Amino acid sequence: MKQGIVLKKQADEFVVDIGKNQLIQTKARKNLKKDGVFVGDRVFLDDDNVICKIEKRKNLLIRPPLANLDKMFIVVAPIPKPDFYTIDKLLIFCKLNSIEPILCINKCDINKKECEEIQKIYKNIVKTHIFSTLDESVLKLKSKIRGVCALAGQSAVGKSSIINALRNEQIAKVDTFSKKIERGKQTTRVIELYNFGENKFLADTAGFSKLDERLLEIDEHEIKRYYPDFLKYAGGCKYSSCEHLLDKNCAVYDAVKAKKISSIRYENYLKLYENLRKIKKY
Ligand SMILES: Nc1nc2c(ncn2[C@@H]2O[C@H](COP(=O)(O)OP(=O)(O)O)[C@@H](O)[C@H]2O)c(=O)[nH]1
Ligand SMILES: [Mg+2]
Ligand SMILES: [Zn+2]
Repeated sequence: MKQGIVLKKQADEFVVDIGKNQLIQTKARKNLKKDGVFVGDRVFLDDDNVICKIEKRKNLLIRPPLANLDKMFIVVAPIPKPDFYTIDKLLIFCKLNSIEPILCINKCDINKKECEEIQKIYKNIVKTHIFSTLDESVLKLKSKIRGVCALAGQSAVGKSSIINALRNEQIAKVDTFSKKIERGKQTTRVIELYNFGENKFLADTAGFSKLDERLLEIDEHEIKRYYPDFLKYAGGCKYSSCEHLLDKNCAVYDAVKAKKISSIRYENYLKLYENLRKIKKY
């Protein structure tokens, strides 16, 4: 029996990578159709080269549909203006789903200083890389690809450009910036994994551009645990159950006021707390 990984899905057809640059276009046995076969699934092929079995998944994301995600490259840039709220939600999402996040700060050719300011916010929170897809600085990302990886982030930050630069060919369609702003449309529709060597896959996605709070599936009371920058000060709060909500007995809030914790991170924490609380009420 052959083993492989699903790179692409189109209707009921799949492209399976069975290693050594061999791709097989095939279908799945009827009994598998109920639960579905997803891009990223590690599968077995029977003697007719039909998918007959799926290995147990590490995780399964529904939007975009992707199985076994190991690493998420969260892409930001000086332009378009970073959506820090979404970045923070993605970081929590990664923790909850055993995905390793990497913050990729693109377009440093436009404004290096702004890139460094973004990097400063996330120092000690997540690994970050500053680069531009216009020069070879983007190539350092190649060595970070391991297992199933996906690019995430707002539209127009340069996700498709990264894939193209790394593969050195035009495979993922790049939209012109102005056109995208006008119509606000997503160019990347079907999810596909690109092979970058043995057990190295990278997907260009669009679905994570605004992560719905519902996908976090946690309580507002629990999110404080996912802020390593808060944890350092939380021991100083008067109450161990402190939720760090603008309280005068809160060491985290004090640290924000003393500029030891990023106010952007803190404000978005309050926003996420409130949004999660509202979801529960309805
Ligand atoms: N100046 C500059 N522009 C870039 C860079 N990377 C991508 N772009 C441009 O940003 C726009 C959006 O890129 P695209 O890859 O389609 O973004 P996506 O929506 O995240 O896939 C395009 O006009 C790219 O040419 C970069 O490093 N520097
Ligand atoms: Mg794209
Ligand atoms: Zn507190």
